[in-house]
Amino acid sequence: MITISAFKWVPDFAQGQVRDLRARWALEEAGLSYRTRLLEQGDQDKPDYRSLQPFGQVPILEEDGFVLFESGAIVLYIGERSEILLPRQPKERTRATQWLIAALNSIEPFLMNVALIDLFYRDQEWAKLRRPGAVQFAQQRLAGLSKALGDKPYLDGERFTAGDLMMTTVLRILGHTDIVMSDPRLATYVKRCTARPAFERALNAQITDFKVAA
Ligand SMILES: N[C@@H](CCC(=O)N[C@@H](CS)C(=O)NCC(=O)O)C(=O)O
Repeated sequence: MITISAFKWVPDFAQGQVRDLRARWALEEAGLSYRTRLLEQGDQDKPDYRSLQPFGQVPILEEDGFVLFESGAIVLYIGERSEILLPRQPKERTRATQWLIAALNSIEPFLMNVALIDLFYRDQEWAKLRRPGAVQFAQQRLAGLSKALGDKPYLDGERFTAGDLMMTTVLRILGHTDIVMSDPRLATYVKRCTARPAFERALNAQITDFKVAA
């Protein structure tokens, strides 16, 4: 059985955002059951966990002695077992991977710039000066994404893929602002993807683990 690492508890602002959500969502879409390896704060820096995840982060996936870190790699691994996540047709499959990488590489760093300022440095003078520029960069990337999405329901057209799963979790990073949701196309897209029962199950599972630990 697959095991996913997650934190036992995180502060409110991080609940529903921790990246094990990506793995849980993929597993739910694929219809695969899993268990969790819940880390207490500090466990991620212990040598046994660091030997599995060099940066001391969640999630990792473990299955029969096989270990994988990086949520993108984990979603692709799970996607190998689900045509919902990775279409069989080679070009469609590669385009799904393209969107997953775009989410992680071309969108997430820009949204994280804003999120880090807001969540950790809001009151610092340098952060007040930096924020408008960071928001502008994020908006430029989001404008490109919105244009590429156009009127399609999903990034690659009519069907949801692993690319949409990853992009949605990335767009949710700025859920504490209206930077994403003020774009009507992106707002509709995020609502469409997060209305999927598999997302709702994954989110509930993460939040339930925090409630149990609280
Ligand atoms: N690139 C990594 C990032 C993982 C990551 O940022 N995990 C956060 C939680 S959302 C974490 O474990 N933070 C603890 C830390 O960095 O010490 C991935 O996508 O898996």
